[in-house]
Amino acid sequence: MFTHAIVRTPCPDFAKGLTTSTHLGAADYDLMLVQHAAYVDALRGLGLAVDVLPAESSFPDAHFVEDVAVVVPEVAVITNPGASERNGEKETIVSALAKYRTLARIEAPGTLDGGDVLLVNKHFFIGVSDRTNAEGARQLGEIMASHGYTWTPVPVGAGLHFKSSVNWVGGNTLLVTKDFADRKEIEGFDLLVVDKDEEYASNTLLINDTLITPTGFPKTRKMLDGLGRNIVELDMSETRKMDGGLTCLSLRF
Ligand code: CIR
Repeated sequence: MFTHAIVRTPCPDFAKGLTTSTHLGAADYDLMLVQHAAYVDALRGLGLAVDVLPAESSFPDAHFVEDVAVVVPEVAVITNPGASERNGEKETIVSALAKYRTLARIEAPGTLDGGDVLLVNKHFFIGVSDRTNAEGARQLGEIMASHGYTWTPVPVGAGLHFKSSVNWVGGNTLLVTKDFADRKEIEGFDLLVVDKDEEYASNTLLINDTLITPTGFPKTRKMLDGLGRNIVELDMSETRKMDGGLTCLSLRF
């Protein structure tokens, strides 16, 4: 059960963050703040205590707090983010997490973004991507193995992070894009495969028994309805313009 979350208020320059989604238009700060507040409300509505960290004006992507740490009951691992523009963000989360957990770190030459890390029960899938290298994956895997977790590296050939394409929606079910549907690493799971024109919705967030999914993806919503869980929809338009999704905006623990 998650009882806590950490988020960070987006900074006024958030639209200067890294993005490949320029075709979606310029991101709007006022609307981003409204959508971010709705995200925080949704987490609190599900009973989580949410720490809202102040905006970090030197790092326009710093509200994507998921990328700078991986948190389990036993430890919080501060990552070594793979994009040079974002690497300094790792120091901005240390004091917020030190209140709750013993800290460990991913060290260079290892790089790792939390967006590449998917935990399903006690097993970690660790995407090896443009941001996370094999050494970063190995370091995280070994830290987690020392706490009784297992792990598998997964090459991320498509999308920014592994969780841009694959997410756990409870039980034995993963929500995946077509690119990942026949990956041997996820054999044995029941797969819900999102339509090509709804790939963004594969980044759906499981909080205890509730799924938070982005608004505007009716075919994915219908598949999720079949799982019989509580579902909350949130408008993620401004986060999406900056290549982010629902999981990126928080650390849950
Ligand atoms: C970046 O490119 O790093 C940010 N603009 C988006 C990060 C999204 N984070 C995530 O998927 N975990």
